[in-house]
Amino acid sequence: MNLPAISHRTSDNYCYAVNEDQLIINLKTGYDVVSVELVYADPFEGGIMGGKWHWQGQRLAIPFKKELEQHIWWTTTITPEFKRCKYYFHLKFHDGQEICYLEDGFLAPHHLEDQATMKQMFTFPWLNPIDVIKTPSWVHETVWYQIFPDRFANGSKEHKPHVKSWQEGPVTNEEIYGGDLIGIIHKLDYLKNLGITGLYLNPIFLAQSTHKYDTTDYYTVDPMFGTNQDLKDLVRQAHQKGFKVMFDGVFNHSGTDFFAWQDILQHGRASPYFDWYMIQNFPFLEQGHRTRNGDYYAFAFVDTMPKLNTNNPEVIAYFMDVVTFWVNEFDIDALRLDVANEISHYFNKELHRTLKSLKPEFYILGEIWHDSINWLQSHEFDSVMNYPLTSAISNFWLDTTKNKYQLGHQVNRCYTMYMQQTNNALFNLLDSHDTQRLINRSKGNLDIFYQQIFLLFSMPGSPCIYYGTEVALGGEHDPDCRRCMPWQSLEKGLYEDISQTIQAIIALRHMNACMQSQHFHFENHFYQLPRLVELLKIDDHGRKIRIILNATDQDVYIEVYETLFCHKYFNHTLASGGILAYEVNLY
Ligand code: ARE
Repeated sequence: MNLPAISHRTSDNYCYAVNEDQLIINLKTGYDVVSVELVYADPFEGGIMGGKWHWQGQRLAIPFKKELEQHIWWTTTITPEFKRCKYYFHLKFHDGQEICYLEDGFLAPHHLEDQATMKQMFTFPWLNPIDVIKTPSWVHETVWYQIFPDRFANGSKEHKPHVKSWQEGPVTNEEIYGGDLIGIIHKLDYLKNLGITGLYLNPIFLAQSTHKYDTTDYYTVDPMFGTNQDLKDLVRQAHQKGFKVMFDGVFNHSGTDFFAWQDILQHGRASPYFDWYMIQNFPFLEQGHRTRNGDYYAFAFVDTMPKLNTNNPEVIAYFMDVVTFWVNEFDIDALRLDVANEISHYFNKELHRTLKSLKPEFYILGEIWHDSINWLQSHEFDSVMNYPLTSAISNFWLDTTKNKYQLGHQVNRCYTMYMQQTNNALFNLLDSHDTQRLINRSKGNLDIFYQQIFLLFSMPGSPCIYYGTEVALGGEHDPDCRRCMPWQSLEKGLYEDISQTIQAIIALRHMNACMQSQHFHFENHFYQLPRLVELLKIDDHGRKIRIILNATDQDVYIEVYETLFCHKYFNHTLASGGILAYEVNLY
């Protein structure tokens, strides 16, 4: 019996309220466990009577499990009669042995009666509705599009100083290409036609750099991108077309032109803002890397991004005013928090309280690249950027020695890390302004490229297309992953096949029934699915979208035609006799 592999605690993703009546209880074991029963009762029923243990609990076999790399994840849902319960697990092993797993240890089943009195059951004391994690219901239906403003579309005809001419080659962070908010407005119909329903804008407020992650003024749109009125117009028109809009909040650090930092440079320790930052030595060393020599903390070791002190109530109050302004002035629906895992939890909880009081269905997304359970308990973030899923999907297709089970384990890991409500609101992506472009990672292989996007779009959560990825725009790591959108080539039809394929995948996602896969099977890196005959659905505009999955043993093809378009890519693959690289996952 591999007892060390067994783990549970009455908290986090192991035991939580999924709604106001039900608890989800999960258990992790080794692969030597063949069955698990959950034995539970009310904490105030049963117990010691006449010196004997009288248990009046219920026994529930746990049928659902997900396979992880070294463990099995057993999951079940119960509805405690009185909002509370105590419980233990009864495990059976392949070798026929059995054990009971209680909060403070293991007991052989036959010792329960005489020894349970010395042991503690796992106990969920009370289900308070206000503590139940509630994520915005609209997120799950959203397909996001991330825009790096300087490189997406230049919509103003005025001459812009220092702006390089729009080009489709490699770029750096030092160049300005003139993308702006009016340009985004002009492309809303393009995005609507693609099937996008959410816009995530990288920073747009006044800052020194092109990327704007070194903010100077949180209240003024950077003139490079336009005016505050342009931003109001953009959000209003986006809303009219059915888009949600998410800003990028850079509150972990500011730029060095930010008023508070400038005041410190002028007044030193006498500045009322001295404690708005994390400064160790003042005056600063004249030369060299101040952040490395310990003068002050910054983002990474970037001197031009001094780290704000998010423990300071004045700093917290300042940014609560900023986000209140953003919601009231621009009517945004969501916020992506930059370097979210370095900001104080206290700040985040104030942020949650402020934003949800302004818009109860506001979406708070933390940029955290790792296990984020500590930020996803109720009253902090609704979700995080699901980079672990990015890695799980990409690593599978990059490493052809990996088999289908290993991919399943990694994807299952992503969906057992958090609570179910969080899973439905995860921000799923394959590339971003911080990563190599997907087509580059796929080494130019469109089949590999599409399969990864297909898989992403079949996952719980909300998928995001990074601008240009709908036409397989290339680019190496930051800053080269921020190339100009190739509108000229698009207008020549160069990317029509690719764009239509992505559009079809998005259309399938919006049909919901197709793409909410919970189970999938892989064969040699191909994504094979149960067969389906035909799905016919009338879309929002009364148009008919007809999906025929003519599943044979070898292949499946998808025709999304009539009102959308005929799906040349899939037919082509079929016509060439190859096994289609992916199929649609359906219930
Ligand atoms: C610039 C250059 C880079 C260079 C960097 C180092 O472009 O090539 O490596 O300087 O000095 C912004 C700009 C970047 C700029 C950076 C610094 O967009 O172009 O980089 O400022 O001037 C970690 C953080 C995560 C952070 C990434 C970049 O956890 O929060 O690093 N991402 C956000 C934004 C960035 C932004 C900043 C933070 C700063 O999304 O765009 O950069 O505001 C592993 C680690 C993660 C790490 C991740 C990526 O997973 O565990 O912690 O994320 O890799 O590196």
